[in-house]
Amino acid sequence: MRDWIRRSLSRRNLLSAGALAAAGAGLATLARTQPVAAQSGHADHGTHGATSASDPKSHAHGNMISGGDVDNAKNGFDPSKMLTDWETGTLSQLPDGRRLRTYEVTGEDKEIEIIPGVFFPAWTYNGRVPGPTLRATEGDRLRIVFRNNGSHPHTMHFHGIHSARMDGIPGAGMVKPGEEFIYEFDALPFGCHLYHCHALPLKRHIHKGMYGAFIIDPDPARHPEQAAIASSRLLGTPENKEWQEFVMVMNAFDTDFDNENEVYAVNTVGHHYTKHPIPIVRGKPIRVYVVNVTEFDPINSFHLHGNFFDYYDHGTTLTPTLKTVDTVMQCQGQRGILEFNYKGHETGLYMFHAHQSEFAELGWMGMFDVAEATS
Ligand SMILES: [Cu+2]
Repeated sequence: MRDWIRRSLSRRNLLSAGALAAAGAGLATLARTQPVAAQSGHADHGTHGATSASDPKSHAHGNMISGGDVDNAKNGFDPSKMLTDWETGTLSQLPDGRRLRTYEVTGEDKEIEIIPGVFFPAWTYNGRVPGPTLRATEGDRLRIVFRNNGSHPHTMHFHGIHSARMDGIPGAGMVKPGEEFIYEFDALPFGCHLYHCHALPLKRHIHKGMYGAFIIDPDPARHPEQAAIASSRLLGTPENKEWQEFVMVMNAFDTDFDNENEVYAVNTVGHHYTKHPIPIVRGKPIRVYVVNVTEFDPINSFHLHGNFFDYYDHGTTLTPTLKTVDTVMQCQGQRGILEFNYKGHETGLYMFHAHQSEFAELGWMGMFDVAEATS
C-alpha cells in the first residue's frame, strides 16, 4: 500500500485527479492539498497520457492542467506581474560620488500554492518564490541588507564578482534566524545572473525556494562602440522602453521530498502562462531573462514555437552568443537573455515550453498572446 501511494504521487501522476482522490490522506502528510477533482473541468482527467482533442479547452495543451487558479493573493505574488517586477532598490550617493543601491531582503518560511490545490512549504526571500528580481546598473555599489526571519540559517550567494567575505556561504555571510548581514559589492559584470541560498544541505535550501534573478544592465558609457545596444538593455531609457522585457526563472518542486520534482514551472506556478497568456504587442521586440534553478534534474530548456531567437549566454555580451535558435538548454545556475520578435507573424497564441516533454506536461509551459497594439 505504501509503495502504491508513493508511486501514485510521483511525477506524472501527481496532477491526476484519480491519484489525489484515492491517496488524499497520504498526500496530506507530504504536502498539504485539496482534492483537485473537486475543481471544475478536472474530474474527467483522471488518467494521464491521452489528450482530449474534442475538448476545445485542451486544444493547446495536454490533460495535465488542473482546473482553476492558485490563490495569488494568499501566495502574495502573481506570476503575471512577476514577469516585469524589477526591484531596483533605494538609490543614494556614496561620499566618492558613486551610486549606491540598497536592497532589503527578508528570509521567511511560507506555504505557497504551486498548482491549484497543491501546497508547498517554501523558504522564501521576501515571501515570494522566486525571490525579488534585483536589478542594478553596471558599476553601481550594491548593498543587500538580508534579515533572516526564517526557521533555518540562510545566506544570499550572488553570482557576480565579489570578495570572499561577501560570498554568502557557511563561514562568510551565513545568517542565523533572527540575525542580519549586509552583503556589499560592485554590480559586475553586466548580465543576467542569479542569487540563491548557499546554506547546507545546498540542494534542499535551493529547492525550497531560496533563489531569484539578479540582472545587471550594461552602462552605455562603458561600451561606446555598442552604446545603443547597451542603452536598450538599461532599464528606463527611451531605447529600453521600446522593448518588452520579462524575467522567467525555471524552477520545480519536489512535493513529496523523494528528490524528484512533481511540478515544473517558470516563476513557480505550473501552467500559469498557459491559463494566462503573456500579452505581446506585435511590433515590439521581446527580451526574456531566463534563469534555471531547477534542482534534481541535470538540465532544463526553453523552446519557442513558430519563431527563433538570438541568445546571450549569461547576458554578459552585447552581441549574441547563439544566433537564430529556437531551443536552448541550461544546467542549474546557467542563464541567458533571449531576444526575438513577432513583427512578421500573424497575431495569435504562440507557445513556449521546456523541451523535456515531461517538464512541459508537469507545468513548464506557457503562451505568448501576440496582438496589435491597442492604442
Ligand atoms: Cu537557506
